[in-house]
Amino acid sequence: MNSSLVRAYVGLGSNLNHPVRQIRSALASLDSITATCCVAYSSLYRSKPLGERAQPDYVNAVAALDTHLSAHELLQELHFIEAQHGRVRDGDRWGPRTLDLDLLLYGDQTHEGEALTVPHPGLPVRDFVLFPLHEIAPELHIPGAGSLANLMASCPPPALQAMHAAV
Ligand code: A4P
Ligand code: MG
Repeated sequence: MNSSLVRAYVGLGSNLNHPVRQIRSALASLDSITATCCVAYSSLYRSKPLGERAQPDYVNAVAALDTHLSAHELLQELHFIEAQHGRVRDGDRWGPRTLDLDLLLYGDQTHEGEALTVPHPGLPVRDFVLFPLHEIAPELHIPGAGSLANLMASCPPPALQAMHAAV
């Protein structure tokens, strides 16, 4: 636990078992994490699955949190919320899931490890992260990757569909 408050960003994704409901419910859960409050969240976006696997389209969103938790403590809370939403972690990487919560950014911290890498390595190249992030934090600078605006400009045309407000 930190005495100072850190702004963190979380990416939400779901493509199983009523994805819109999963994302809305997860947003409410993020706001109830200890020593943390949810300060903003994006609209929901429908996106084509990234990767080779045939699987349903995803619903994605991004939330901004202010937290006193350390990055590892926060990730633990995210795993707990995933489990509450029926996420089965069976080693099937990039497989379909009821809920995936990625810690995209933790302040301006950079850290590389198996259990936690921030910024999340997919952040700079994923339209379903960049566009919702821009909606809530247009001026954001990504440590090691530059401004969000520049990343969006170099991203291929987005294959995203804005759906509706999160709540
Ligand atoms: N881990 C390390 N750093 C982080 C971080 N910053 N945030 C570790 C979250 N977890 C992090 O994650 C695998 C391991 O990464 C965990 O042990 C965690 O401690 P996981 O959630 O068990 O597995 P995963 O999600 O299948 O793998 P990965 O590599 O995290 O995949 P991604 O990057 O989450 O991508 N297509 C669309 N359209 N929308 C999506 O949301 N998501 C994915 C998964 C693939 N295709 C998608 C989407
Ligand atoms: Mg993940």
